[in-house]
Amino acid sequence: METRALVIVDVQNDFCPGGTLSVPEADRIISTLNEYIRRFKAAGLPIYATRDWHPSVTKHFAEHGGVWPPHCVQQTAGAEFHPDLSLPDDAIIVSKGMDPNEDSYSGFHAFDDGGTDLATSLRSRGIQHIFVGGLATDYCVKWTVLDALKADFRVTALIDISLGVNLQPHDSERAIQEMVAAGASVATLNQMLMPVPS
Ligand code: VGL
Ligand code: ZN
Repeated sequence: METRALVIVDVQNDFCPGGTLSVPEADRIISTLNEYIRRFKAAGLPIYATRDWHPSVTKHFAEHGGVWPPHCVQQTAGAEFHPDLSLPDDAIIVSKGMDPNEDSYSGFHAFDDGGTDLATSLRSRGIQHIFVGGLATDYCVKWTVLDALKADFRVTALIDISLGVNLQPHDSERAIQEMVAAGASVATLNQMLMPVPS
């Protein structure tokens, strides 16, 4: 059984230029992201996409005690995936951030349409190694990677398709250091052989 999957984190309109919590230049990772999608698809490997999927009232938002402007509110255009992202029809979408009392940065707090959480879904497919990239390096990518390692998955962080919010300068660099210290590998597209090395 194939044991690897691509996990794309939160490539949604609100995190891209023009969105309410936009990561600078986020739209510039999309062509590379689409190339990863093509390669995983060609190798017959599953593609997961997480999405931030908040209720309009949540303590995650500044107006209710959190730190962020409203973003990725369920059923709004800002919560849709970026229109240039070429997700295949069989991509598995997992949603997180629905609990108004939790930030839920990690993809491991996300559930598919049937209510199955990400770890259970990955394990049910025999996946042991995930390749993670997206938005934002210093929040959802980082927490997804750290939780994956805690749950005993092997993890490769795809640093050429990840960009950060950088509330403090260098937050993204620090996030990459934390991921590596916790056991993640890092890679970029030109270092990937397909089929992806296990
Ligand atoms: C994220 C801040 C707030 C992310 C989500 O996807 O990294 N960041 N909500
Ligand atoms: Zn959020």
